[in-house]
Amino acid sequence: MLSGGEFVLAKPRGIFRNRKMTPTVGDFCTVGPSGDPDIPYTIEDIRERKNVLVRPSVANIDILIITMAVIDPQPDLKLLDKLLIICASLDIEPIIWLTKVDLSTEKALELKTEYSSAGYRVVCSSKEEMLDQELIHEIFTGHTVGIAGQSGVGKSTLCHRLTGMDEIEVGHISERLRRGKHTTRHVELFPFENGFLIDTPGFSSLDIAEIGLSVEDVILGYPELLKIAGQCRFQDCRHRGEAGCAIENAEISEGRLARYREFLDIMIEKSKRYGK
Ligand SMILES: Nc1nc2c(ncn2[C@@H]2O[C@H](COP(=O)(O)OP(=O)(O)O)[C@@H](O)[C@H]2O)c(=O)[nH]1
Ligand SMILES: [Mg+2]
Ligand SMILES: [Zn+2]
Repeated sequence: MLSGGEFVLAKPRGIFRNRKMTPTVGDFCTVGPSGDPDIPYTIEDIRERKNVLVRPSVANIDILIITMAVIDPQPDLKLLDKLLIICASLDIEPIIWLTKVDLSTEKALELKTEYSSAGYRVVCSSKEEMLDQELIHEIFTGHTVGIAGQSGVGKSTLCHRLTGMDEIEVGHISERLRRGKHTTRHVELFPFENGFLIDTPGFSSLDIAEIGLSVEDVILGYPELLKIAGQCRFQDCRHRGEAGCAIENAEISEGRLARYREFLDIMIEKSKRYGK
């Protein structure tokens, strides 16, 4: 999209291929005329990125909305915690967005309580209810916001409700691309509230050892544990059962603590095997 708001086609200069730098959705680029009427612009330069997410593949994200259905599909809390760790390590503000609240208000409340007491912002929605416009305005204005989460949780439904693009248009685009209706297979960018909203294909798994995180990054996704820093006997305590650990002072759910320890074990094992 040009700064004036016009959508155009552009192809990257060959130099990016040599530098192994691929233009990514969310990149700010400088373009020039290409002379080719089919693809009239050439990407000349890519501005330095604030951050890059590998999965989903997007750049310069300010806020990541991590969507999770209260049921159908069953919430994958490991995936959620991994995304929270990634956000913290990349300085992206996460917002946990619970969808399909109409299917179980009890489950919604349970998840909202667990994660808001951990220190996260949790928003609930169901497609039959109006979205809170004031909240939407506050979250989106001037920001690049990505939407991530498992397939089928309602990411595309939410994007289309937010941007006002109706389902007919979605179906139409899908048909043109010969893809199943409602199945996002690629990253989609919508200009929204003076910023951008980026819908992404869902994913079912994310391997914590394969996404460039370090052992030290794991705790960043657990603000409840960061709060007890300095209270344990050993300064470098990892809260895995060390003597004098102040874990009982941390207000962390059993599930979150178990996931933290599991991820930490995986990362420690990996660092032993391959070095840092
Ligand atoms: N009951 C209920 N179903 C929803 C809600 N939001 C989305 N869905 C349905 O969930 C299915 C998957 O939605 P979609 O937006 O394609 O999910 P995506 O794969 O995350 O993009 C569709 O059949 C939607 O109609 C909701 O709030 N409540
Ligand atoms: Mg989708
Ligand atoms: Zn400790």
